[in-house]
Amino acid sequence: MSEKSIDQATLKMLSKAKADNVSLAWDRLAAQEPQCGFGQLGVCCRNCNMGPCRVDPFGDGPSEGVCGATADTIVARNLVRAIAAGAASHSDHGRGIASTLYASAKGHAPDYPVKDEVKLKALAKEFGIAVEDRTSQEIALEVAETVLDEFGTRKGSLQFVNRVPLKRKEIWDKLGITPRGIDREVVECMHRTHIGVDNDYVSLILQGMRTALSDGWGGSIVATEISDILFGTPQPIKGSCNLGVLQADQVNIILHGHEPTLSDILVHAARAPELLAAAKEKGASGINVCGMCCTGNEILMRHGVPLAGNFLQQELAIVTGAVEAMVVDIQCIMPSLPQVAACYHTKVISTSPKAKFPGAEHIPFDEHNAMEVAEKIVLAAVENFSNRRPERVNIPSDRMDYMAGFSVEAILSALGGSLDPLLNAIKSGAIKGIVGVVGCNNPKYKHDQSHINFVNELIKNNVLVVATGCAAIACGKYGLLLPEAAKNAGDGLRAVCEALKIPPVLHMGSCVDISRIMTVAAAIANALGVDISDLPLAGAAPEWMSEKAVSIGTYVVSSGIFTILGTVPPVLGSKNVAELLTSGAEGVVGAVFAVEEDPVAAADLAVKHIEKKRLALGLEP
Ligand code: MSK
Repeated sequence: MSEKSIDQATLKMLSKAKADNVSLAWDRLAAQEPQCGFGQLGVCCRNCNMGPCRVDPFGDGPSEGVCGATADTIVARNLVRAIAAGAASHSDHGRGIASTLYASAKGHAPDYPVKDEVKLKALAKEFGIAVEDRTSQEIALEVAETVLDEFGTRKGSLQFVNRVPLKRKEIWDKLGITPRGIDREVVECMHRTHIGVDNDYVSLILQGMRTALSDGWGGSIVATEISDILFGTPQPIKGSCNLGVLQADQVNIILHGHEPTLSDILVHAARAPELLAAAKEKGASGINVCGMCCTGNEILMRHGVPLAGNFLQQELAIVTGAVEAMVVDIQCIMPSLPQVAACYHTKVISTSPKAKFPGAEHIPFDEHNAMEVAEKIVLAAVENFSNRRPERVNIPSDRMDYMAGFSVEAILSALGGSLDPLLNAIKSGAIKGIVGVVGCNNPKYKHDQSHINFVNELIKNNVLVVATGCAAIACGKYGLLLPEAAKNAGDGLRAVCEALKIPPVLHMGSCVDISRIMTVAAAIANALGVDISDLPLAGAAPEWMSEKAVSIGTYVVSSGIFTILGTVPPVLGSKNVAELLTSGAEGVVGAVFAVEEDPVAAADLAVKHIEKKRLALGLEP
């Protein structure tokens, strides 16, 4: 069991699941083994019905599919389709939030008033929208319309690319990868990867980069910025995390998925006196709303809501036997949840028309009467409390406090209003560089181990870590999001953290909030008058598994940031594609991918890269 996770709460629930005869992701992985070698190498193609085809990477079998596609073409097409799926997911999330702002401004979504007018006006000005003598509703309407137009814009390029330094824009323009319209890039990926269209691996990967950039400098930023406008820009906030946040004597509701639209309202709904009274009538002492994955990150960043865990803990939360409702929206929700829930009393409630789950109850969320739907869901959870079977309940005691909420605005405020203290700390070497650690868990690797070992090595080497997604949750569970964690950092980073009273790992939000990291990177480059690729920065996804992570990694590299993957992507069937991504891209976009499964060796790669960049900037390595 201990080989599956480093997290005690997880290990305890793995034992309980075994005793309860419940099958989990790890069991299903074992049932899949050995996994398909062709799939692992990326050399199988199902893009037309002459196939499926597979190319033998060792040269003993066929070297081409029926249409003549080589390993290079097949691997590149598969990679580009993964990027398109990931970019589409982030961007459609962004569109959903922008549509809510539109409905709010039209007066059709009364539960969603604008919460951050300063940010609304700042965004309006960025888009050239007049703010003087206009009500916030008028500004919000034009902002929403303009942002929604970015999905199908014909004006040539996306507005947010103007945040990057001119040098970066020139590189993108020269390569023809400046993103044009968010939807357009995804559609073009699907077109180019259809049989008989784009068969050149370089050309395909350039389109993959353009599509990923339409996510990182398009859909994801839309999601972050408009969420801040509607739900408030995060500020440092404290809370606790891991499965120990579940309460034995309360109605436990877990909000899982990605969008803050329903979850933010549901946090408020659960505080309604009549629902609390209903919970007490059922014998519960209260209603405990907790988060999971990135919906969890959204409500943690804004409300300090307890966070039950990261990706591989979603089934385990149900295994505690203490969850009355797991409410899900979109992305990273295992289809197995209703099956696991059937062994306990938990209701799995799906809410998005885009994501239905056989075996779950579907309560459609509607932004036009959001509070009513949220109250209905809370009531369903409350009513389920009496179905709890006490003999099946076992909540692990493991929980840890965290400090989160580091939006760009919060970081600036911690720095006293300007980036200068951070720039000075980097110049002096107190902080050697910054690494963004993001991404998922993956049962093929020991849960949380790579995240934690990688991050610990970095902070020891005076590297400031910024984290999002399930990586940030992993950091939270091991105390790395507390200012006290600075005691394990190198002298320089420790002194900076102590002076600013911040942790050495800054939780910057959900997966779409990697856009916050990119915005900081662009701002630092602009302040120093250099390109992003000149900065002592790196990105890493130590335990990634999702297609969204493929898009993220690609837009981070395409923006000029060296990125280390801790799990092997399915590209090794093409030597040419693998070489382009891990070395050729350096001469094109000024950054490459590296793949390193050992987190300590991965940290060494990041530190060496940072030292190289520092030297090139004339700074002490
Ligand atoms: S939730 S994409 S498992 S980070 Fe954003 Fe976690 Fe990865 Fe989903």
